[in-house]
Amino acid sequence: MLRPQDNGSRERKSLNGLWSFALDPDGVGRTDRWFAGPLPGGRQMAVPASYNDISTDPAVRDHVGVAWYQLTTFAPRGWDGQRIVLNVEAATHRATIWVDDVEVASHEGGYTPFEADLTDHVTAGQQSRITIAVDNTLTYQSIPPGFVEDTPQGKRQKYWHDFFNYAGLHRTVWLHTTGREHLTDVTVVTGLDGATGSVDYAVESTGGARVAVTLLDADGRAVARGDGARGTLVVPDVHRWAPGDGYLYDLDVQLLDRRGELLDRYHQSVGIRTVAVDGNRFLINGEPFYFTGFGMHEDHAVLGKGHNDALMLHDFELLEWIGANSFRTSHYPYSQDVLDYADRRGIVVIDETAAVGLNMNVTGGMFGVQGRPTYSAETVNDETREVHAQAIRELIARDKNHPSVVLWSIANEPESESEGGEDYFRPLFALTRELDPTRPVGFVNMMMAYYPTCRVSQFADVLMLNRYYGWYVATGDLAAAEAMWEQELRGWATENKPIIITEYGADTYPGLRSLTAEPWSEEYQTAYLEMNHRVFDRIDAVVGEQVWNFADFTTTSGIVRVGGNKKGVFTRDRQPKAAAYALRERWTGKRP
Ligand code: GCB
Repeated sequence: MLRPQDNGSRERKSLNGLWSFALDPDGVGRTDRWFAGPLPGGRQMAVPASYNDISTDPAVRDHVGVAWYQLTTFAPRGWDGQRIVLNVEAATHRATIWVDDVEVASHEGGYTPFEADLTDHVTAGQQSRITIAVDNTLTYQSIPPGFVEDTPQGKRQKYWHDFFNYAGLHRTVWLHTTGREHLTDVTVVTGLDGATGSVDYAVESTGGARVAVTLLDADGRAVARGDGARGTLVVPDVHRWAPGDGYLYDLDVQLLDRRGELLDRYHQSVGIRTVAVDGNRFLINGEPFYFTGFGMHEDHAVLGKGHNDALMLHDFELLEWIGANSFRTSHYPYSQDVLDYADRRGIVVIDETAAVGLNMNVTGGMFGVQGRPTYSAETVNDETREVHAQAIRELIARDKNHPSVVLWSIANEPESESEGGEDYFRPLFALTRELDPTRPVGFVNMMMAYYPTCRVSQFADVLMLNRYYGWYVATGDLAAAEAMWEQELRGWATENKPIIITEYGADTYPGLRSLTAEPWSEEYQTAYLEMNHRVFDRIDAVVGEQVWNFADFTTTSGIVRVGGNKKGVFTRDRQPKAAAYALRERWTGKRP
């Protein structure tokens, strides 16, 4: 699937704005054919946004089940004769679409795009009613998993991940055109040989029309041309894509009929770079790379997980200010706008699926759920794994061409110390490698699968560790934490793989100060990070540090969360805590 774009041959129209909206707590909308006419209740909802925090009504915030969105719109008159497609960038966690009375598509998974060919269902210049039923329910067979508890007070959604189950249409909904005969996919793989770059390209299309490609540099000059659906373009004197230098070429792909008339066209941006793992080094363009940055969240006041360009730009400004060269899309695929922008800014991305919370032993008051076996016929099973496999397929299909993406993370903190975990993950690693042999693959290991008990890290090219010595373990005792942490890390270092610390952090209530650095204070967060850095700096195999978290974020309610998770280095409204200045000094050398 190609992301909608405007070019000489394609047009797109955003359907963002206010839609009609109705909650369906009793699940009657489908049988009562809500798609066949105006939605009941006359409520409105903004797209893109999570619906949860828009209203003052707790029934909206805590809704479990289907929510209906509806918009009456026009396919522009000038689109007559073209193929017309509806593209939904994200509907969390699954959705069904109707155009007028006809069901046209449904999709499982809350963070990857899907589309419906509307050519036979809409007429250019005439009005159509688009209805999208979005279901936020998590089950043992969804990614992420969860279950719904029926209580005398109503349905309660339970899950094992530490962020609020925001739902809705989080990203842009597009109506767009392509040629009738059209391009369906473009894949680029780049290489370097000294000063010469290469771009292997593969183009898929309907029908057998001719493909011609031109690679343009950032000034619009053609630097290489190719004929045919596959080939290699050679770029002498290449300008590499590199961390901090998001240089992009533009691959202009044209589909041409026998007379050379344009049938369809697509512009694919290309950053020419290589990624490799060599022993315990992580190499970008053959040079060792050290990750600095954060695990992040798509999380903002009012918008929830809704994408907003202004807020995105501000987050990238803060990343630059603090000297971060990378982030992880914890714990789900982020908006395609974020990845496009990371490409352009030369920010390095660890790209993660939404497989978070496959660890049902984790309880301790965090999620308000009793422990249970993770891998069993009744919980995470073969069907879950197939949904997970599909999430990996969709992530790679969507993000394979981003130079910023250097590493796939196929799960966050699953149960990985058991045989069940080993059996569950073996085929998923094989699948990821088959789908993308060009990037390293890993998953994020949690504390309970401490060295040497993990049975899944054997499959990973890179070790990604989340550790909270000095927070959840040895709370407040940084000296003890430092010794324990170093001992464990030295164990991992014997594996001769690069190690990225993908999470380390301490909850910090902004404004709480303490001379003796007590937990929750700004002083403690700084001292905690400094302790971690001392450990990392002593261990050669550590090739990256990503603090948990970039900013405070909303979670489900629980006794260990005070107005959400407060491990942000920035507050939820993106003001710095004291630790931000300490990190800035470490990562940029700039004194506060
Ligand atoms: C973790 C999880 C992350 C949590 C974090 C915490 O290990 O990966 O989602 O938010 O710990 O703060 O407890």
